Amino acid sequence: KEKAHYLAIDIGASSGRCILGWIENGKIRIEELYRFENCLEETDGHLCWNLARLFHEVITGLQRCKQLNRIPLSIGIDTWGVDFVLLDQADKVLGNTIAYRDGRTQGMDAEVYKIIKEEELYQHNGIQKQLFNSIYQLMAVQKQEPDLLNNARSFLMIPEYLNFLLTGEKKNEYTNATTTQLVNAETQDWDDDLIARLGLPREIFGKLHMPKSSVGYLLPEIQKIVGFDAEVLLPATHDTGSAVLAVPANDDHSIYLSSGTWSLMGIERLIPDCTEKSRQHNFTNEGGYHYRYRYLKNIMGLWMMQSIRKEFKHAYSFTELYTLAGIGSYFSSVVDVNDSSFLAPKNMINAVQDYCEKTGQEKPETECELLYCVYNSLAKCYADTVAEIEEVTGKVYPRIHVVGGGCQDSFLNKLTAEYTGKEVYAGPVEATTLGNLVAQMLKNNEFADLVAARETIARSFNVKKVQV
Ligand code: ADP
Ligand code: LRH
Repeated sequence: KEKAHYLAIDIGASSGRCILGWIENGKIRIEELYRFENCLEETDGHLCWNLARLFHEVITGLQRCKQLNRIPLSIGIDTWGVDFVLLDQADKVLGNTIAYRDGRTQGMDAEVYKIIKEEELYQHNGIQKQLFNSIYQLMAVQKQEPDLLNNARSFLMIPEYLNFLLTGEKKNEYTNATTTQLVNAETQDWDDDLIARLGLPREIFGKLHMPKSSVGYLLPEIQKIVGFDAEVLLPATHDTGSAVLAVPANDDHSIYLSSGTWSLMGIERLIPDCTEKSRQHNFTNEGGYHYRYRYLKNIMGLWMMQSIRKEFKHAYSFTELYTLAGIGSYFSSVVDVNDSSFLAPKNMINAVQDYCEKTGQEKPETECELLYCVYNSLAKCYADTVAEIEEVTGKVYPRIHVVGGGCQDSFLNKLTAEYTGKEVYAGPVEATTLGNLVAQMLKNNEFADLVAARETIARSFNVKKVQV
């Protein structure tokens, strides 16, 4: 029998990739076919995503499959969470696709809490408060561009919209839907009560489908452009959902850290924790594969490094950055990486300096001081988060598994091991893609279950213990 190939299209806030996966001699093999940049663009005074370009990149990735004669059995798309489009009656996108870092949600938390108190909201969905969650973005649309909501007939999150362009089918997916803060943690479905109280049109939110569901087949016009047909499946379309699915551990004693633009640190649970204690610690209960919950914290993450590297005009390699940071290790000012001033500053270097000044600390002046300050602050935040996880759960976790692009950062890995005192394991780098592929492989019965899939991932990829 010919080996089945599967295509994962994983688009993060900083880059996207099309990666083919298959099983060979009991291991998962992957081959990167195409990689592209992603970034925010300013349009009409707002930070936006360029969806037309992203869709073009998806098509280019599919065309690569044909050029290399590697036709996938199925295709899955995942992206970052919380962002969405509204479609009108003719399925046209209403307005610009404003990105989560845009400032339009300022004050929208207060508007939501006028209707439903913050504590009660958490009891409904157990989702960590982030001013950019779709609930606050929808409130911004309602207040700032009410016509868009009045004309909306469908609400699609970014992967769902790309799926729609490929197949003509509009399907909402559960894991990403939980990032809206509009899904009830217990029923695992849209929270009708919440939606009604917020005055949102219930009919724009479609039935929620679980990972492994079929979206449909490529439209005839798409088949013509890419040169083949394939089924589009739903992975965990929220990238973090896919990444956590691919953590190479089946035990209950590990904390994961999905490290990319964001650092998502937490554990997997079978029962959500929507208690007041959990809310006060600002943990989230995102919906995962097979009805599991990702109990985690969003930490500002490598976004700060990405921004600083850009401001350094990409003058240094990663190795040079580590060396510079090491030279700065005498510098002791620490910033709260989760402070809102780091979400979308005009200049990240100034934002870090201002924060230090504002808090009465020494201001980083050199590249070395600046880099060490950010690394040090991130690793401290990881250590605090580990302590909080252990406090909230009453358990001790001896290990941390770092996955995603950021697990290649050996300087940060070392600091993480030092500050947390835990064993730290790094890899796989392409966890999100693997999670996406594994959902498709599970659909095609390549593994008995998730446990077998995770075992295969651990066997197939290099997972390195970080030496302190
Ligand atoms: P996202 O999916 O959010 O776009 P990724 O998982 O692709 O993010 O991770 C991107 C980040 O990984 C980069 O911002 C960078 O900090 C880190 N990274 C990528 N390559 C390397 C490398 N060779 N060494 C250290 N860090 C790296
Ligand atoms: C990571 C991520 C994270 C969300 C953020 C918007 O890419 O999906 O889980 O909170 O982006």
